[in-house]
Amino acid sequence: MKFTILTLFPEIVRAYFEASVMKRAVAAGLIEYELVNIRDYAYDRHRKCDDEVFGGGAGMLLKPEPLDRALEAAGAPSVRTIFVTPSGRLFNQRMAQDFSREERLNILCGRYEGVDQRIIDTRVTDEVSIGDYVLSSGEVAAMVVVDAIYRLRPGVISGESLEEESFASGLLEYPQYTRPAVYDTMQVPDVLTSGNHAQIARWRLKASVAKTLAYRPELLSKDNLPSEVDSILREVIDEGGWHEPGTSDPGRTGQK
Ligand code: 6GU
Repeated sequence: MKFTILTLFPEIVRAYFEASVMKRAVAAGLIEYELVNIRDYAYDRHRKCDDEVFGGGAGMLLKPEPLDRALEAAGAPSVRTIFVTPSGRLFNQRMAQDFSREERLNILCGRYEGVDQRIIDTRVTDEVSIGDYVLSSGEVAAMVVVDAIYRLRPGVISGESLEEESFASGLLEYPQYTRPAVYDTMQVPDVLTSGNHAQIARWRLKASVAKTLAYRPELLSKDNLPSEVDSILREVIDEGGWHEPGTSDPGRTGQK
């Protein structure tokens, strides 16, 4: 799979592709990437890429001409082209799975107030927001989107890790522990060191349900959950719910 990132600040993006799991995926030939500096497609003397908004208002927009040429060279819109913007469709795991089936993806990073609408109309196929908050630029959002997508490609990380993580099951992930079994008087729950795999699975599912009820109750109304969830949910509520971080008291279920 090849990512083409179109940005005015390729140096922000480069470090991400050259470290850790992504670096290994690139070295293994699973992922390719190209960083396109939009400014290289601005042909006037000052290589100007932004301009004022027609109709007035604060901030600057990315001008159409450099963007149009850069996106044409990247194969847009025949190549699927994501524009990361706070006014896009809210990104989620299902969208990441859908994008991960493409062999090529372009990602356009906005700066300033956004981009000229004519570019969105003719070159962009998907407008994506990563959440209900405002970032100063699209590069960080683009890396969030790339990360969620590339790790789903075969061979990047193990299938087992993918299946167990949050959202794969529709619930938040259960708490996990490693050695030592007692740390500073705090003990790992006995069941996890018991070797009883059925009991461990049941403990984990219950902990997932309790945590989901506390932090993301809306996820519990989905119809894709394991069938035991209903009865476990009743148990969880009877027992007082999730323990908030930073306390040893049983927390309240619902909002903090
Ligand atoms: Cl995709 N871009 C920016 N600049 N801010 C955001 C965002 C994207 N998603 C949420 N906030």
